Amino acid sequence: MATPSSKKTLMTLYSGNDCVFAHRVRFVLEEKAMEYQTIDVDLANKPEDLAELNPYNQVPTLVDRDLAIHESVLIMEYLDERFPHPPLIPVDPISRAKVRLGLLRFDRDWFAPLFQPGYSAEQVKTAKEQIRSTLAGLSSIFSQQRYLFGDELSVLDCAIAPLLWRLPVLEISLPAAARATQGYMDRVFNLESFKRCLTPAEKAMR
Ligand SMILES: N[C@@H](CCC(=O)N[C@@H](CS)C(=O)NCC(=O)O)C(=O)O
Repeated sequence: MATPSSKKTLMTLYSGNDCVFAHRVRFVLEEKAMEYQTIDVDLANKPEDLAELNPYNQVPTLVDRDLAIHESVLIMEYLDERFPHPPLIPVDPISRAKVRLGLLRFDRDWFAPLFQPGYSAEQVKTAKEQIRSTLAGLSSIFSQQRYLFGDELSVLDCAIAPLLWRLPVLEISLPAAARATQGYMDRVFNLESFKRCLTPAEKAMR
């Protein structure tokens, strides 16, 4: 018989089966080898309690006991502080600031125009061109280091991987010269945690 002390409260993730932001959080949860339950939210018919948990009524939203937290970046940061192993955010203030600036740049320049409403076709096109040229330019870095912030996986990789996974769907192709970037993407996609975090809808994207 379960005693109160042996009862475990699982974290609950309100997710979306092809939500690029929820994908980030699922990746971090798997990387941290967390046990959690997922509520696969139909965005056209959201559960009533989501609006009570998140004033923006969006996924991802994570419930961990008394805490309900939203915004993929905030959730990833919370998870890294609550479950420090393996660490995904560096410890020294300068590196932390650099990682946060990278996260901000991803969201403003790439994720917003591609995955949020209200952007013009021109803005989407510019974002896609910028992604292609930045990824090509990163090849020289990936021939020297395994991940975006050195040789260890970081929150930057977890934040960008869901977009990289969607490159074929977004019709963004890498130039042939970007072979080291392709190698980086394969390295991330082959992580067990990444494979485990994919929903059926995401698996079908490649
Ligand atoms: N900035 C948010 C964006 C979240 C977001 O846009 N979620 C979408 C699904 S991918 C959503 O819930 N859309 C439904 C709505 O806004 O009503 C984050 O990083 O978590």
